[in-house]
Amino acid sequence: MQILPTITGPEDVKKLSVEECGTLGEEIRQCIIDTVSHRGGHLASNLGVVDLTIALHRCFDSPKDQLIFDVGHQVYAHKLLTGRQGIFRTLRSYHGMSGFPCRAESEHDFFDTGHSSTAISMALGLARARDLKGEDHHVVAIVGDGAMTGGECYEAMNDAGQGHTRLIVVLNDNGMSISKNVGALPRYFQKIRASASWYGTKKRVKRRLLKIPLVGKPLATIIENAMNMLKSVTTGGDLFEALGFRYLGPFDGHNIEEMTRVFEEAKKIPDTPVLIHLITVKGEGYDLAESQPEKFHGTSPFRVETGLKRGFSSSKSAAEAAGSILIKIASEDSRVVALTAAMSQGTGLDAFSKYFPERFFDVGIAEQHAVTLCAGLARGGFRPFFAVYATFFQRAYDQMIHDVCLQDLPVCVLADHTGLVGDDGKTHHGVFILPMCLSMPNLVVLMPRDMQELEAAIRAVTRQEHPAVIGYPKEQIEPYAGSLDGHSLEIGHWQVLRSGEDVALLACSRMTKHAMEAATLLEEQGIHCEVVDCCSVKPMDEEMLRHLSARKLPIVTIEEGQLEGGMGAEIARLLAEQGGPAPAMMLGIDDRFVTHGAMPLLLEECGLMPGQIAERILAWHDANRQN
Ligand SMILES: Cc1ncc(C[n+]2csc(CCOP(=O)(O)OP(=O)(O)O)c2C)c(N)n1
Repeated sequence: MQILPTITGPEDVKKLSVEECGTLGEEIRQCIIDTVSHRGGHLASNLGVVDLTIALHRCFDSPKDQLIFDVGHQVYAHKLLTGRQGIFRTLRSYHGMSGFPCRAESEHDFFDTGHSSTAISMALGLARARDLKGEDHHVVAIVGDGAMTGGECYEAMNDAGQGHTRLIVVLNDNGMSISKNVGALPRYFQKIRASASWYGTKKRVKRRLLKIPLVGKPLATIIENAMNMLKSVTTGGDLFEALGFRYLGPFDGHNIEEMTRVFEEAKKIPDTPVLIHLITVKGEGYDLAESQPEKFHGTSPFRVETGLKRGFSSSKSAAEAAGSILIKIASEDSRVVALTAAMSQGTGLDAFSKYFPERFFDVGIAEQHAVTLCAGLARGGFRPFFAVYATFFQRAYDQMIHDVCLQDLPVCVLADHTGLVGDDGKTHHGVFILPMCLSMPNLVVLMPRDMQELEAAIRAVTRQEHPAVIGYPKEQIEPYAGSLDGHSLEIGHWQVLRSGEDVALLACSRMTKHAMEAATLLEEQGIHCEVVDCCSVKPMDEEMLRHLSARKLPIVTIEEGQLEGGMGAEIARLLAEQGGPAPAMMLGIDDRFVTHGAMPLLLEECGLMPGQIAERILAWHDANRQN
């Protein structure tokens, strides 16, 4: 009989023997592999923490005890053990189960997360709240070694270590971020991991001693204690001890019995933060994910037997295109260097790193540092390009203002995954990029309509001396609106893609294509649209705005981002300044977080599909004609 279907909540896990927990682990892995192979999602990270999650639910009393998973991409086992088996098959689908912790889904999820390195801060806050209220439950943060390259972890540990707050941090160390973990800290973890062979020796000694009648057990305890003392002196953890944490480890993160013992021990340690170091294997239990953890970190649907993608995906990533363009530009200009924050594959820089290893920097999950590092490189005479998902770039808001724009340095941020991103949902949509950037002085902001314009944008940025952000969506958009006829894109100038005399559609990025398609639909209704590609969102083409006002063309702005502080809002401000009428309509995302699901469904929910844009304009046009 299968065990997993009998698990209705963590209390059922507690009833299982260690052997049964092992079987449960295998069933959970199978269920995860099965589901992700159909729905896509984070595979290797989830397989790696199955045993660890079972051990956590065995020892802690969730939701009274609070489990906080860093990033949150590794919570599939947690979801399966906390009453969500029924919806697991809907993973990442529209109105289905989220791929990340989600408060609306379960009382076992404490925060909706998706960004890295926040769990220790969140857990410390919960622990302090508990102490202020005189409660006594446990708070546990589960943090990966990749996440540990993010500075916020150290801000939180520095703070936690100054007091006597009871808090447990579980370090899930698999040696991997998305790709191989980078920097000095992973080397430090590696040194501790190497000492785990010593730990194996301890286990073997203990097993032998236990076989000796009468004296064996007390002797084993004495020797174990002595070795533990020795271990804390010799096998590392000193960094965490220096930060005020009690360090326990390293332990085998796939040995449920051992983890149970360690967690139970940790629960008894009073008035101090504790860090438990577990060693896990990313992709554990599925050979292909174990041997290619980077490929299976996040995956689209695939065939379990071969690991090959299911079906043919027509949507090539824009990141690949951006990476190739950067290689071309770097081979023409020796000042060009490229940076990533632990996402060289995701942002298309893998090939660049091979062509120009000495001009490529992976800084770990440290977007803030990356931006300020760019400032230093630019001040030193280089042209840094930092390729980063728009959502993670949010981290570096102040660094962008203070270290880059205030200094007016030629740093370029390639904001990949601008706009809605689909299945990953609200933590990952890159919809705040314009509200974030439009108020920064000196900054050039470009939102190219397709891959051809992306290349033109990157080239335009290298020809000038100011900071720049270039945003482009996750999927490549093939060139569709004619070529630039050899003319370079001009910063501060917009391009009319289609002429018309009834209404002007002003759009950027993917929405320019939707505006073109809406214009074709409206043409059939006798409404002639002018379509303007507003790639240069900052500076705007004020001359063209004046011209449109003079022609008394009603203006409709279309953007795939938050309306507050976005392109439409800025156009409205400029029109007001020029004494012209406000835009007739501003289309975009209203004041809320958008859910997860397939892209067309999300765009439809936001009213941004071409047919919907056309309908809204038609309705407005009809209403105005009647007035
Ligand atoms: C601020 C931020 N930058 C980048 C990412 C993208 N990202 C998601 S998971 C991950 C690697 C995390 O590694 P680790 O914490 O070791 O977890 P593992 O997947 O190895 O279990 C990265 C870089 C993110 N979620 N948040």
